Amino acid sequence: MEKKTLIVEGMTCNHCKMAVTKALEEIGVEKVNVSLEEKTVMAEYSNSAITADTLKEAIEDQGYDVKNVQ
Ligand code: 9UX
Repeated sequence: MEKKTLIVEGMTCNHCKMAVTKALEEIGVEKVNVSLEEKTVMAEYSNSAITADTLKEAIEDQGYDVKNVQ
């Protein structure tokens, strides 16, 4: 299982949290944890087609700004 944590700006409410979670699940991410307080999105996945860039793109498509992926 691959695990990445992204710093995401602009997530303020529970709907934001759901939108990001759903977008990542749709690209095959198995576990998502969003912290509005920490501005972080944690993604765990085993699909090798998923990269830092595909994660970033899926979140940015929802209108949020991805600052860092590690
Ligand atoms: Mo409501 Mo969360 O516009 O951005 S979905 S605050």
